[in-house]
Amino acid sequence: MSFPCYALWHNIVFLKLELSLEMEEKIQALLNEIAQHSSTDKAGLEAFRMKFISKKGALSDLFEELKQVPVELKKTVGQNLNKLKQAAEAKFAELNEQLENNTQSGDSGLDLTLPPVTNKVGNLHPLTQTKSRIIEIFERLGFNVADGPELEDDWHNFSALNFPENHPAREMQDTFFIEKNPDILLRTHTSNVQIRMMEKQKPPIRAIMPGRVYRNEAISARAHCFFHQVEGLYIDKNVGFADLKQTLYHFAKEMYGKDIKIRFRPSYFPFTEPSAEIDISCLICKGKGCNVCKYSGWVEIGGSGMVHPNVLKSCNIDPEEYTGFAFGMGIERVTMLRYSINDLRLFSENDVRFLRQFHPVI
Ligand code: 2NL
Repeated sequence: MSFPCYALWHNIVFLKLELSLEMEEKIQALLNEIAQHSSTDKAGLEAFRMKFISKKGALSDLFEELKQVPVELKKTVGQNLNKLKQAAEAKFAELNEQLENNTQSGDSGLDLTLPPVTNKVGNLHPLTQTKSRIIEIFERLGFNVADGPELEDDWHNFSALNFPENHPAREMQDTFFIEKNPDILLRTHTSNVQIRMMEKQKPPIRAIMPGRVYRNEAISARAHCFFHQVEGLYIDKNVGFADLKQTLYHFAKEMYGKDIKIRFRPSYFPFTEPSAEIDISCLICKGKGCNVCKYSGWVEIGGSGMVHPNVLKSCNIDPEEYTGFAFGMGIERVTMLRYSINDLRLFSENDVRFLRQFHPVI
C-alpha cells in the first residue's frame, strides 16, 4: 500500500473514530437533557416529541449517523443509541400521562374566575304570588279556600245574587254567553262559588274564593276580558259591619304594611246591603296625592257589604237567623299596587323580561 493511500485510509479510520466519539457525546448529552425535561403542558410535550421522537428529530439523525460508524464500534454505539431511544419514549409516555391527569383534575379548561352561571329556575307568576299571600292572610283568620266552575249557569252567576231581570250586567256587552245556550256563560265574578257553597253547607261559613273571571271589555292598560278575583264570605249569627271593617283592615295591614289606612265609601251592589267600596291610602305618594290615586290620596282595591237578605233566601239560609259580610277584590289591582305595575296587559303577555322580575330573593 503506497503512502498516500495509507494516509487516506488512516484518515478515514480516524474520522470514523472521531464520529463515533462525537456520537457517544451527543447521546450522553441528549440522555441528560431527557432526564431533566419536565414540561407538563401540551405545547411542551409537542416540542419534546418534535425534538427527540419525530422523523426529523435528533434520534432519526443519530440513526442516520450510525451508518458511518465503523463495524467494530457499531454495536456499542448502536446499543447506546437504543437506550437513548427507549429513554426518550419512556419520558414521552410519562409526560403524556401527567398531562392527561392534569386535564382530568381540572387544571386546564376550568376557569374559576368566570362569572357564575345564572339561575335558570323559573318563578311563580306575580298574580299567583299575590293570590298565595292573600290566601295565607285569610287562612290565619280561619277562612277556608274554595273553588268552583268558570263556566256557570245564570242562576249561580246572576239570579241567586239578586240581579234584577233587566240588570245591565246581564247584557251581551258585559258577559260572554254561550251562543247555543244563553243560560250558560263565563262567570263574571267568583260569587258563583259562594252561592254553591251556601246551597250545600249550613252556616257558619267562612271562606275565600280566588279564581279567574271573564267580562266582555275592550282590552286596555286598565281593563281586560279576563282577570282574577278573590271574593270572601263570612256567614254566622251576629256577624256585623264592624267585623267586615276589622277583617279588611287587618288584611290591608298584612298585605301593605302597618301604616296603611283604609276607608269605606258607600256604594251599590245588587247582592249586598249596605254596600261599600274599599279604598286604601295610596302607596305611591303615601296619601299626599299623585297620578296613581288621581290626586285623591286613596286607591280602590275592591268592594264589600252585608250579604243581601234575598241572596241568603236564594240559598235557603234564614236571614232572620244569620247575617254575613262579603267582599271582592281584583288580584291584578292588588298586585299592581304592590309592585307599581301600570299596565294590566303585562300579566297575560308572558314576556319573560316582565315575569323574571318577580323572582323571589332567597
Ligand atoms: C268588587 C266587588 C264584591 C261581593 C263581591 C258577594 C258574594 C255573595 C254575596 C254577596 Cl255570594 N256578595 N260578593 C260583595 C261585594 C262586593 O265585589 O269590586 N269586586 C272586584
